[in-house]
Amino acid sequence: MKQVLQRRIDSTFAHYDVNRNGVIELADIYALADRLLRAFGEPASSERGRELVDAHDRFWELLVEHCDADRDGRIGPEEYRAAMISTFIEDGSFDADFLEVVQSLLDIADTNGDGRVDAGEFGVLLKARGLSEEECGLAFAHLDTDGDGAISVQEYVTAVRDFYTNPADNTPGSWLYPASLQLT
Ligand SMILES: [Ca+2]
Ligand SMILES: [Ca+2]
Ligand SMILES: [Ca+2]
Repeated sequence: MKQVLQRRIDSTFAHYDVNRNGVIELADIYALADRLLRAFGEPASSERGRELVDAHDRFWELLVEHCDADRDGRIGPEEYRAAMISTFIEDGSFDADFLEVVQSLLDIADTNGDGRVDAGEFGVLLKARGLSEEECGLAFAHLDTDGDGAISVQEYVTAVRDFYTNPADNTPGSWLYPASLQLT
């Protein structure tokens, strides 16, 4: 069980280390924002684009606050692993700032602005993350736990917690970063 969770933590580290230099830095987080802007066809200068970049700035601040123990602006795998275990596995409470970051992510994903992130909209986000078309459909079905056809902030953050704490297959969390995206 520990091994599954450890691999998941290491896999998200690899996902965040976009330039693959072995540490997570602000440049990596901006690269993630850029990938999403391109996926949603949104220029960085638009209102929605600026919101997305702001959300990534806040995400970076959260990462620094929780993970960057020596405050050098670089988060190494050991720092990341220790922080993830203490935040999700041992502590289990969510920072209000984290909820805000997820809210901004879902706001951006809601491209038609109807206040709901439906399967098509969520699929764009997952495809940017590297999921295949088929995986996007399966992931949506698992993550929409109340079956209302949309992903809510609550569903998303519950899945994040599940991802880091529950090693079982085919749980909502396991579909945030399915096996195909994980390090082997
Ligand atoms: Ca990096
Ligand atoms: Ca929508
Ligand atoms: Ca739902």
